[in-house]
Amino acid sequence: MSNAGNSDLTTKKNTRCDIAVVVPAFNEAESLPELIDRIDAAITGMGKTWEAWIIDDGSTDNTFAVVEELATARPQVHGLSFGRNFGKAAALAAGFEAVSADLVITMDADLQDDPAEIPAFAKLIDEGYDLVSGWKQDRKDSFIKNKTSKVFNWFTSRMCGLYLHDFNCGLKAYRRVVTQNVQLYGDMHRYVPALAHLDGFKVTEMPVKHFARKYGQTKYGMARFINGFLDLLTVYFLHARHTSPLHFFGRIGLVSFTAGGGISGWFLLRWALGYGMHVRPILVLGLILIVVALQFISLGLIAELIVAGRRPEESYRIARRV
Ligand SMILES: Nc1nc2c(ncn2[C@@H]2O[C@H](COP(=O)(O)OP(=O)(O)O)[C@@H](O)[C@H]2O)c(=O)[nH]1
Ligand SMILES: [Mg+2]
Repeated sequence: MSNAGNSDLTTKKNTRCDIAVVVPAFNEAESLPELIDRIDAAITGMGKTWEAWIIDDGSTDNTFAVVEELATARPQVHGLSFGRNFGKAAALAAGFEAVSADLVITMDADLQDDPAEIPAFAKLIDEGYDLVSGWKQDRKDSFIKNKTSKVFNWFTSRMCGLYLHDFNCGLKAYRRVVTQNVQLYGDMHRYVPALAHLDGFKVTEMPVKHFARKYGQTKYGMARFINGFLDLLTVYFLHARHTSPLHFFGRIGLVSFTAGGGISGWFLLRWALGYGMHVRPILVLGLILIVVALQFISLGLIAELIVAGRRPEESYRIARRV
């Protein structure tokens, strides 16, 4: 992830420490002091050093003033602030760009996740996983959110071949190689485990405790369902990223072309045998299928052009080095 234009904000790195915690915060002023206390207690208790990066995403309350106070009081705390709201994925991306530790934890600012779980996450990363995603087994959110999220998780699992109960838990642990490689924008934070899995990283999940919101309110309304669904399509098509897009679109095109060609050919044959040609619905269907086939094949070819213009190092991900 290169972000040269912003690097002056993020090059002021801590001396390398063990664990980095990235906290996206949008109007979460009340929760932050308690959150930082609990992160400190959890990681210091492991005998490890830490840094926290709080990303204020254009909050309209005094979130950043609180971050400044926390950063003054503790050398481990760092803050970044966007001039306007760019979304949770952008906030996480900014945090990922800034961290120096090899183990990266992401955590919501709203105290719905428990920092005391960090040691268990760290243990799974030590055991060789690249990404460990929290699973809110007993979720303390609204009925509608819980149900729709079940449907999402089911679809996402099937579409990307990674079977998790809960893709969108704020609490996750990553080896830094994952946070350096995953491309986050829009609302794609929901699908980080899916993206990492498609990039060949080892992903697992771990049950976590979940708490009702103590302060403030949820930032996501109905738009999350629509955006979430559209992003799932993107994730699905990103499958093609490390392979050939023409293989994907071309297959659909060939099936359509075979069906359309078959139908049209049959009518042509009848015409040649002197049966006459009448416009019939099935004939129209045959022609439409041929046009659709050409559309899909052209789409595949255009996608090939885009992929071909990419730098070679974008076509693979290295998970480990010795
Ligand atoms: N950076 C950023 N963080 C956000 C935004 N919306 C929510 N968050 C943060 O993401 C976390 C989860 O948000 P929340 O509203 O609690 O979502 P919920 O738990 O799914 O209802 C919290 O730490 C929020 O402060 C946003 O637009 N930008
Ligand atoms: Mg929340």
